[in-house]
Amino acid sequence: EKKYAHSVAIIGAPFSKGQKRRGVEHGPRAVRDAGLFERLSSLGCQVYDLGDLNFTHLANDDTYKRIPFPRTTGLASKVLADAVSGAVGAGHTCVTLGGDHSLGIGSVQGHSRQCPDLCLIWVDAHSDINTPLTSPSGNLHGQSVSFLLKELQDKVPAIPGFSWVTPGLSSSDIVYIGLRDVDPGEHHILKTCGIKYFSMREIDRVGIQRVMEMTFAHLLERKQKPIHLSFDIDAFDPSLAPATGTPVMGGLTYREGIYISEEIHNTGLLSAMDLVEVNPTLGTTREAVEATASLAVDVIAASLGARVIIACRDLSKGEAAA
Ligand code: 6HN
Ligand code: MN
Ligand code: MN
Ligand code: MN
Repeated sequence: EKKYAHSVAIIGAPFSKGQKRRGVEHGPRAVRDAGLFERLSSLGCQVYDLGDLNFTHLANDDTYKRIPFPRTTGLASKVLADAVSGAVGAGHTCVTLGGDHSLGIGSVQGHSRQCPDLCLIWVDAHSDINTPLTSPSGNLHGQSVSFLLKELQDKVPAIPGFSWVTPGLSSSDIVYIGLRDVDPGEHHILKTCGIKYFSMREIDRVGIQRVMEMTFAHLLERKQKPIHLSFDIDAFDPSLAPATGTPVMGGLTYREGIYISEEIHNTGLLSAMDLVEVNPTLGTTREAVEATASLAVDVIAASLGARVIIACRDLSKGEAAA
């Protein structure tokens, strides 16, 4: 019989070379320090913290076509892919703590080795779908999705470090939520591939509840599929998640972000998730860093079944008359 609500594996991925700023490699420690293990245990999850992965920082990893650290980043994602595949294969719901969002390549690849029919929900201010040719920054954390989509492969040149990647996702298997900073080349890709996305403007217009209904209608109507949730903490408004590398005004409220996770949990189909881009060196105060890390814990806990309980005063007992 089932003793625990979920069996959860936590994988720390202290990696920052998918972009040029250091500090995001301390994300896993900050999120653990904010009480992740205890929160998930108190939910009734059986939690296995597998510790941090060891990433090799390759010497002579020269910039390739304006991309910094391509071989080091490709190798890190490969190491993560093996770990995620192992954890999902062992029957765990896998939680990857980033690190920067280039890790999404490895996490989704490893997950799809076990679940080839998975679908992807990418919660982010950014669409991270630049190709190495459209990227204005060169940074791989803004290109992850382009490496994963079958339809884009003739547009993604061979990059050293990434020859092991076998893109298996179709454009119809991904939905974005929270977008508000999309580069022109990315917008062109979203439109030409017909990718479903809900920007902050759509959330303003129809509300997060309708957005989640439409997300699941799009991804799951024809077939129930395992869900991969890739959650970039910068999807939240910078007032809630200040300690991150590429904050953008006008983001998700606390309840909107948590509601996304609650609804994904309610499907019963969450199979693996990433929580990325928490950079504890970027908060201006200790409180700012702790707020960001504790928000990350709330997102992960909600994805695994945590509920906000409203304690109501019992109005029948006297004080109502006052
Ligand atoms: N992230 N679109 C910008 C770029 O450099 O391609 C920003 C990417 C941000 C990536 O937040 O994971
Ligand atoms: Mn991202
Ligand atoms: Mn982002
Ligand atoms: Mn559950």
